[in-house]
Amino acid sequence: MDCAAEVLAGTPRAVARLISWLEDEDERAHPCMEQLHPHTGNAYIIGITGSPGAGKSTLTDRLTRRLRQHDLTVGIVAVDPSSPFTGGALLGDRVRMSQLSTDPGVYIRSMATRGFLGGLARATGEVVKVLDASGKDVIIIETVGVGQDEVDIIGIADTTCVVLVPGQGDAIQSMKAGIMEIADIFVINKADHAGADQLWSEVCFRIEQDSSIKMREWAPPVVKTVAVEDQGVEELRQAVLGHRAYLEASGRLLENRRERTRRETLRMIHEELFRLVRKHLADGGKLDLLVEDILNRRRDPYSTMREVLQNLLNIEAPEKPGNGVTAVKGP
Ligand SMILES: Nc1nc2c(ncn2[C@@H]2O[C@H](COP(=O)(O)OP(=O)(O)OP(=O)(O)O)[C@@H](O)[C@H]2O)c(=O)[nH]1
Ligand SMILES: [Mg+2]
Repeated sequence: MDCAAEVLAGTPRAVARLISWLEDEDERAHPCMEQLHPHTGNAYIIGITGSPGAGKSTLTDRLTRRLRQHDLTVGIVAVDPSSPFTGGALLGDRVRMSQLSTDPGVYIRSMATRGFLGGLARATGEVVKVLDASGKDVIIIETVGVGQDEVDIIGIADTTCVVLVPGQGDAIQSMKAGIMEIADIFVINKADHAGADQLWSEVCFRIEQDSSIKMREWAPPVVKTVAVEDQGVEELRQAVLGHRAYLEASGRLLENRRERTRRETLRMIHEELFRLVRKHLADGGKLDLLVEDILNRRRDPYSTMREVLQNLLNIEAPEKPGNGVTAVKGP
């Protein structure tokens, strides 16, 4: 069986191999991804984000068990942009999710062990597609909510859950920094800790006050959980169901996915074009020669830019004049 057929059949080994190819930017992934595309778009994608140690993995584990009780298969992608080299998250998640790892209806993949900082969001998007095509009903992306990467990742999820914990000074701070816009659901985890009720009230107050939320039809619910005790997890599942129902009824699900597809397509074209330009300019030290000429005023950068693009597009265009296609002469 070829790669795509094996992934479609849900063979874990084939899924793992394809994901490794994607991580290594191995070109063997491309034909496979092309064949998988028509089989994607069926999974529901949940993002779980929050600060380090907030309980994201524990919540993911408990939520997954609930989903399994409802006969849904689950793919889990644990993204850890903060520690790409240690692989610590992988080990931790394996331990915390140990019960799930023997369940054939669950596939867990950690994205912490390799490089690709910057391309992390893209790689995560691709991995989600692989799991989607492999037949997983729900895909959960766990990501540490720091920096810019998280915003990209949130662009992948249909429902984004932001996990806050009591006793963290930065919770309300981070709510100012755009978290209001990205949260579809707020989770107050570690509700067994002091200050949980206060945090809950503060978050509810913020939501009420937030003008951007008032404009929208969806006000994020605030769910209290004690993940380690499996408390509030059913409420969280219900909240996700509620958000999904809203997205579907309002047409937002399709609209959000259209926007995501637009971004992905543009990014893909952009990246490939960039790669081609770099390759073209590196050939025979072209760039160095151009730079010398520009530096010594034998050329100007503006016409050089136009010339380079023209050359490149002529080389790469699928229908070059002279290849059996008659060039049309200008008037
Ligand atoms: N008391 C209490 N502890 C919790 C709760 N949820 C998780 N923990 C503990 O908090 C610690 C961190 O939990 P994780 O699930 O690994 O948190 P995480 O957000 O995935 O952590 P990173 O992936 O490292 O950012 C673990 O020791 C959990 O047992 C909770 O509701 N109450
Ligand atoms: Mg974790």
